[in-house]
Amino acid sequence: MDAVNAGKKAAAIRVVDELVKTDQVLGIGSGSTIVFAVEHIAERVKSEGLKLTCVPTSFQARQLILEHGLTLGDLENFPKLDLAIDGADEVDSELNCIKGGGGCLAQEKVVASCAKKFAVIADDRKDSSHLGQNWHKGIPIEVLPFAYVPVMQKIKTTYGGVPALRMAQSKAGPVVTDNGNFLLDWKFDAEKKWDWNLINTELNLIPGVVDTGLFIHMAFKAYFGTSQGSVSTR
Ligand code: ABF
Repeated sequence: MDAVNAGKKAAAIRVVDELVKTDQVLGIGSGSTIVFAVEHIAERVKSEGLKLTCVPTSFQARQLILEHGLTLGDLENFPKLDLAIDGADEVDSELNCIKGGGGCLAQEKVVASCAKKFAVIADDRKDSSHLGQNWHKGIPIEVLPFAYVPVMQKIKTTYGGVPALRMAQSKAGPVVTDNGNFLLDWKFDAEKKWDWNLINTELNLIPGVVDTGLFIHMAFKAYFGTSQGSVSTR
């Protein structure tokens, strides 16, 4: 296993050991770090007989839950969750996060908002003092497909920087989210001091924006794993 994955795995194991308990309803995030968490949840279900219901935040998360034989739930039956666990692209000193680099954000935010506690797991490259310090791909913003051009123009005019439509790796077309929408990545001036709470609110008020990858004041704890397998929390 390479150094980055060792860090992801260490953070994932620690959060599961520390926060997952029997009879919980859990939100399961998306991305590569959460895979290690689901593997460890499945091990503990098997070895300790934990009774858990897992609510997915994406098609990927749903598949992960099913592949590991965990009990699948949804927000219709479980609108209140005990805990949501998810990865992030960057976490600042106040636990504000940029998410959505992997293509999921809207369902992740809804599920996290329904949980009593939202915990973030990541390798220590994601640990930053301010947003934009280590993550240079910008803030993902999910938009209705027909509105992506006016939304990009409004963002550029109001905040500057460079908003771009995220294209599939094949360049054959735009990335389409689980919700059938497009994604913009807004590269902002990381030297500037931003009021992310305000920016997030304003971005969400632009007609055509579905949600942003800014998770402000949502996480209660972050776990950062190192390549040596140690984990720091805050
Ligand atoms: C998803 O996965 C996204 O919100 C975030 O962009 C990403 C983190 O991915 P990884 O765990 O692969 O670093 O949760």
